[in-house]
Amino acid sequence: MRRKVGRCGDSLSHSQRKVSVLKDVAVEDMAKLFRAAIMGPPGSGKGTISQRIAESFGLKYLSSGHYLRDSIAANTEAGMIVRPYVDRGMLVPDHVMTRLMLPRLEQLNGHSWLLDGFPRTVAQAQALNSLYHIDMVISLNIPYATLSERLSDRWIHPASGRVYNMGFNPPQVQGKDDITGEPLIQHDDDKPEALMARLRHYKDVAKPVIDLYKSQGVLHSFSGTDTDKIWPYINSLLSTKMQMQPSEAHQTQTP
Ligand code: G5P
Ligand code: MG
Repeated sequence: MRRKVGRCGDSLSHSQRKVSVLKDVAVEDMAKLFRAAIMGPPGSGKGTISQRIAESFGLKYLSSGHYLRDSIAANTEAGMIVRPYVDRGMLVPDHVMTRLMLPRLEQLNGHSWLLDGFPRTVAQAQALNSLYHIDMVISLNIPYATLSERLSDRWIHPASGRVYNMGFNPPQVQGKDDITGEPLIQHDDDKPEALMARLRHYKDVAKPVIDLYKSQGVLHSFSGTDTDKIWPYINSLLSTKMQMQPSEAHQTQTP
């Protein structure tokens, strides 16, 4: 799902939006929708694992980072507001993020979804919780040295958001996207200064969000240095949870 928005605000007030979302609750329960989020520091593999989850389980996938970068690339009003933060590896303010992301979730009513990179702060998590029940939060714990190595090797196809790593999943032709053959680029926020800032901020900001989801019994943490080794565990967990009724899935505790 990669759409542009023309502006940062939205036409519905918070209470109107809440009513509209509540109207969908009955439909959602009947359809046994599944709502999940994936958290982890920059380069931890959120995007890579999200793509695998979306492909394997048919969830709609919404990445806050892709969305912000699309908005920046398209020079929308939202893009102009968020650009200074993203370019410096700083978090976009909560009120901007929630006003951008929540209306996009409303467009996914009736679908199961997976969020990558949102929520990132307690304020964002509380805003999300006020509208949706989250069935599962996946938290990735990856050592710093691994993160640093990965990101300096990362290349992107800007039009699609496809991610390559020169060691882990290189393109078939160096410097070119596998599907379109168009040139790959490196993000400004993967360059050393922005990267350091992103890693430094992550830990402090993420801890209370992780604690919140842990207290709700929906947090599942995975540690390691290889996405390919972590993936089978996530795949197996999701296979189990997605076969359960939503009410059962809510009650399952983190192992
Ligand atoms: P993003 O876009 O959410 P980050 O910084 O959280 O960005 P990023 O960089 O997108 O995270 P990732 O998605 O966790 O990383 O990881 P990935 O892209 O899948 O993998 C990283 C690289 O490693 C890739 O090249 C991949 O191929 C490779 N790789 C994966 N697994 C392995 C492996 O096992 N081995 C090897 N060798 N390589 C591997 O956010 C960007 C900015 O947007 C703003 C902020 O400014 C943020 O900095 N933003 C928000 N601000 C406020 N609130 C929010 N909710 C925001 N969301 C975004
Ligand atoms: Mg990502």
